[in-house]
Amino acid sequence: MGKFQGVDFYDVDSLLSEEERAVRDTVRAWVDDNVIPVIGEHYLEGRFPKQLVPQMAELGLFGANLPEEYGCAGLNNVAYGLIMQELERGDSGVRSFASVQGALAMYPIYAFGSDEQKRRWLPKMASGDVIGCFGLTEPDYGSNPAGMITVAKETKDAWVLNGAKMWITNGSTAQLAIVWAKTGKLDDVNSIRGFIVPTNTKGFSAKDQKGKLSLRASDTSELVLQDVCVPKDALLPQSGGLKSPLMCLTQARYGIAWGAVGAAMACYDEAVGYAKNRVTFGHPIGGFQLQQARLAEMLTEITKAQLLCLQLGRLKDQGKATPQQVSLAKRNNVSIATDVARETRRLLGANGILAEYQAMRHLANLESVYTYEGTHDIHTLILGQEITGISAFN
Ligand code: TGC
Ligand code: FAD
Repeated sequence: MGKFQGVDFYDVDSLLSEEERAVRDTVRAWVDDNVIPVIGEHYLEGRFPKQLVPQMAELGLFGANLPEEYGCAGLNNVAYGLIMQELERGDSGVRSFASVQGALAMYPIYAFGSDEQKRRWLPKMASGDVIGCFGLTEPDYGSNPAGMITVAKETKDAWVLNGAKMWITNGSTAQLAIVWAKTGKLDDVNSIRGFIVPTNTKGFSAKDQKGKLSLRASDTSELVLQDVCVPKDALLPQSGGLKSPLMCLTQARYGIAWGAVGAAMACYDEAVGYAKNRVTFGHPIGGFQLQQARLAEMLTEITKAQLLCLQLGRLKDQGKATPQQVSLAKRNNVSIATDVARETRRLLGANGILAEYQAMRHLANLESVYTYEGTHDIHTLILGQEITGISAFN
């Protein structure tokens, strides 16, 4: 497969700074050289390509928008988004790994942690020496995390955690889990706090979710916490209420909005190449109106999604992006990327079902992305509430 040339119909490149372009180009080349050649095989074998982690750390991809004083790259949010775009152009599982490490494990320590916690953990997480996971979802509480039944009880000199978390990315590979638990009564949502739990703590176990037909090159696990005893300073002191984990989700959803564009660009690029070369009835299929319509639709939606991301990133850099604006971008971009992947798969005919091509893998992955970090439906209802002022949830 040739080097990826980019998809940029509206010269969005000209709206990027030199540094943003340089970051994008570096990660683009790294993905072409290191992810694309191996990802199909890892996907089939159901293995995350963990050999890539040290290189990702070396490139500064973990928590890249967090400050340099903690060993992070200190990039702006547009450069961070472009990293997510390029990683997911490779595979949603690779982007997921970086999203969870940066936005869901490092960010809560950065936003809610003490100075001591930040200095202790963030540099090691930026360097990939400590991998984190984020335990919010439970077997019976996915879309509605307010209902969680994991509890943390305070004793004289410790916190004792009991409960189970489900569908946790990196759960079985992480050395550290950010666990969200209620410290008061089960109906007291305001008592939700975050804890830093080393995964080698007695009573903590992680079991891989088997049988996945999506995100196969990513580890997804169930966490069980049985009388897990952690010191008092495992509590993230500034966390409080459901708002804290939801703030982390806003960071991760932002990255997903960009990432989905990457997956869509990979599929579109594959579709164009195939349409020009595949001949049926004596003509390249790219010359048939039906296939041209497919390609025109894909390019239109990708271009709109790129502009959406860029403006969202600029707003985020100005401190003006709202969670609802992030919801709109996550909802739209994952949806259009899924459509682009599906249409590419179809345009490729029988070849479209092979792991040798990218479309079917991206399509299957995007079904998870559609569901996690707030399902498409949940983001519809978040926007519905923003528009009408009436919550569909309570
Ligand atoms: P609600 O009353 O609306 O909110 C409680 C408080 O939080 C505030 N808030 C947010 N703040 C920051 N960012 C957001 N996105 C926020 N959403 C809400 C809100 O203003 C309020 O603040 P305050 O000051 O009034 O207390 O809460 P609710 O219980 O009605 O729930 C609303 C709902 C349904 C939208 C929320 O529960 C939700 O987003 N559910 C979806 C759950 C979800 O997305 N889970 C994701 C788990 S992690 C994951 O999937 C990782 S995959 C990673 C990978 O591999 O890449
Ligand atoms: P449910 O909440 O049971 O929803 C089922 C269906 O009902 C959906 O279609 C949903 O849209 C719909 N629905 C729910 N409520 C409403 C409503 N009020 N109105 C209309 N429709 C509604 N979680 C973590 O905490 N950490 C992770 O690292 C993590 N990684 C994940 C990795 C993968 C591969 C996957 C698939 C999931 C991961 N998740 C993670 C969990 C993910 O966030 C949840 O799956 C998601 O929030 C949805 O929850 P659920 O699966 O329980 O679906």
